[in-house]
Amino acid sequence: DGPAAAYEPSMTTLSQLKVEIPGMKPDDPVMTGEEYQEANTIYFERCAGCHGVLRKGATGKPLTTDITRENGFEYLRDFITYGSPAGMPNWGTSGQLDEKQVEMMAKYLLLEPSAPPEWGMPEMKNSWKVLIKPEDRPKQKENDIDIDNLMSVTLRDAGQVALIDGGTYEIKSVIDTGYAVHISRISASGRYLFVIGRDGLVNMIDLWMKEPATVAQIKIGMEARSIETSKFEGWEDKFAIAGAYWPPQYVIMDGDTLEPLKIVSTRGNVYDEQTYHPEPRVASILASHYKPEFIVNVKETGKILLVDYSDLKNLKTTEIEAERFLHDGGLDSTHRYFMVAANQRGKIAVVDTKEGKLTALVETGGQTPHPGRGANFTHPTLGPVWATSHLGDETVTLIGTDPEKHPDQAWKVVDKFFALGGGSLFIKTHPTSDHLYVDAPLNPDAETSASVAVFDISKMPADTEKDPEFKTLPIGEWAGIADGQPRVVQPEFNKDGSEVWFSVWNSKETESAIVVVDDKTLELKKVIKDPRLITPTGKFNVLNTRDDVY
Ligand code: DHE
Repeated sequence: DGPAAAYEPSMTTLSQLKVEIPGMKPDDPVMTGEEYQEANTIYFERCAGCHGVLRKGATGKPLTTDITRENGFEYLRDFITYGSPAGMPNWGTSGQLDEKQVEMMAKYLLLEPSAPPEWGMPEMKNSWKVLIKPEDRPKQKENDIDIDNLMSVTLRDAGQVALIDGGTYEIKSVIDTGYAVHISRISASGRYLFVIGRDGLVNMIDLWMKEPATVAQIKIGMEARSIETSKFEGWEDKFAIAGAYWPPQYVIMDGDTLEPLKIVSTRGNVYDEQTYHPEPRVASILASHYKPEFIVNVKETGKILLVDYSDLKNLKTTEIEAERFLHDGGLDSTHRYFMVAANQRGKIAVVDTKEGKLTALVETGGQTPHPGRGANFTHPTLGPVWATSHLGDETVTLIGTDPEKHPDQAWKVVDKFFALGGGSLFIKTHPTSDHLYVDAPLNPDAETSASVAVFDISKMPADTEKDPEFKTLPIGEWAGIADGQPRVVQPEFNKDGSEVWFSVWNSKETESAIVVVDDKTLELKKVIKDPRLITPTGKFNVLNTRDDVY
């Protein structure tokens, strides 16, 4: 009793902590150094995106040794071989890993994860290159490309992006980048294109050059997915920001040179449990149109950060408690509200970027919402809505986005209907289009994963009990590819919304293509094929990406 007892819980100092000796445990499986290295490489290439570097879990289940050891070697081997309907790929039966590799991975998961190195200012500065200084760049546009109609296309396994003219379908340049570029974003002026590889390498490409090329480069981490540029009036082209999966952090850079200015770690406490998480990864980042702020989504802690870039020395951040496992999202049609999927929680968090507050958390009623940037349209009876499809099932969910004229429906699920099937990643429309496109690239059925569902928006029934009908476009078949099992992924409109482009994504060794569909007639307009089009995935139209038109 007494004061000493009150302090009892905190009496244990670090020196008194009971610890286990790090390193091998008596029943550890035996692996050679070479095998461990190979397994480590496979883990980072194929598994870490979903399960995390420290294996704490997010889109995939946690794989920490307390769990893997409980499950045991055989369970792990079989799970990796056959996968699960909940989204774990069948690495063994699909032939992507052979039997020996599967067994090696099962053993690897029974051992403690290796801790990858940090990546701070010295490493960033070391990797930073200004290839063409701002003063040596063109003073005006030196090519005749209609930049607004350019498509930046990720050539995933080639570690490149292709810039394709939206008018002539001609490949204007193919630019070396980091591995598996995840997204492209455009500076507010439309001049600079920023891309980020999975390996954290950022390329800044000047679209004014005779042949657009990289003018600056930096590696911002070991694993990354997101990049964005400042868009608020008065701050156009001033800053770029990139988010890393490892180390968990974001960095604000000079918008002309990519010089790293400020690195902020996202390690910290989970929003609800308030327990420490060592690996809260930076998922999507969007620039606010209402304030000089970046909207930074921190996956594992479930926090949405509104980072005020107007004073980097006295950085102000609004930290919004949202929901765990934040992933991808976009703005509503007014650009005031930001909608982001907390995918493993089946929810969409809505943030009012004007007020800097959480507006709502909406349960979508489907499994694992995956909107990309989502799709905005005006439903004939429900008014303005934002839509998402789902990775885990065939549901398309519409959420009301008009608190002024449709207050009863705002931030609620106003309709739910079915598209082609589960395994959808992206959904898209355009203000001039009357169609809503929904892909299903991860559907296990080959025909489904090579097709796209199209809904006629004007014919969506007033009675929400009735499901709207859709047309199935056999995009993969239209591409006329004989080999492999191409997946059709990510619809993207051209600048005026008259065409929709789809990637027909095949393996590295086989032919891929881009298929262009006429949005009015829903007929095939063009198949773009070229030996350089290796594994095309994301496509980003300059105008639509720059102005957040989707
Ligand atoms: Fe993506 C968007 C992360 C798998 C193609 N992807 C995003 C975003 C994140 C993310 C955080 C939002 C970025 C933003 O808006 O700032 N993606 C991840 C993963 O962690 C995941 C699940 C596993 C991984 O290991 O990477 C993953 N993504 C994929 C793919 O397998 C895809 C199909 C091909 C690839 O390159 O790996 C893929 N992701 C894309 C694309 C977008 C994207 C094309 C942008 C869509 C858009 O229209 O904005």
